[in-house]
Amino acid sequence: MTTSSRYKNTIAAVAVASMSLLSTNASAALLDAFANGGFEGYTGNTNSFNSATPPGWTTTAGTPDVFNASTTFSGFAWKSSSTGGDFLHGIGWDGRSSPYVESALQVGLTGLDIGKQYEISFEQSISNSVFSEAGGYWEVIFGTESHNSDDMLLPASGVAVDWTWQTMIFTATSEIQTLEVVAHSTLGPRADIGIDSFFLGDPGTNPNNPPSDVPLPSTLALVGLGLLLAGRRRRKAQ
Ligand SMILES: [Ca+2]
Ligand SMILES: [Ca+2]
Repeated sequence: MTTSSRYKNTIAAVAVASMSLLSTNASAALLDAFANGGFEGYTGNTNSFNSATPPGWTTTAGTPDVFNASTTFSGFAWKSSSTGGDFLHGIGWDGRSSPYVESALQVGLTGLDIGKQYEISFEQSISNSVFSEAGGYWEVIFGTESHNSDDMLLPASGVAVDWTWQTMIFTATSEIQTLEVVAHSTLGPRADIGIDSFFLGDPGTNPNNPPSDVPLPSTLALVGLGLLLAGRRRRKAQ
């Protein structure tokens, strides 16, 4: 066997091993089904009430905004989520004379298996601007099913709250389902809350939550090790 064909065979073996490792987590492909679950790509002013949703999202009630950790106008204080960048801000004001919520959706999550359980997880936070009055929570609607996140308490003025993971299990009733997020206040007065880092996949397979259980980097490490060995073997042969 020539050096170059041995090298090619090693590369091929590494590729096959990588493919089989990846296919054991086939539903990871569904990550792509969430268009922009990280709320990135908005190019306007994130230090204002911009009444904008990022690419892939559509406003369904009120005027949700695109914010980030640098959004500090009107007394807002936010931290970065674990996946960073922009996030969606919504006002929940359920007790207003005419109840007011802010919501957004994305459509066309395809390739779902009817009757199969899926994890939807995300991070949430809350801020206390000069307008904020109460704690709040997110309602997450996926297909025909809806779950509420944990209540978040109104922090002290100027305090940026850590983002916390929320994990929900939904059963698909259709191959194509819509995801919608709705901001609510816990008590009635206004709440200003944030949401970021959406994941859809098999229960327990979100690589970002918990951080200690990360299948993807170990797969990448194996691929990297294989390529390193292949390169070393090739150099030795030369
Ligand atoms: Ca983000
Ligand atoms: Ca707004």
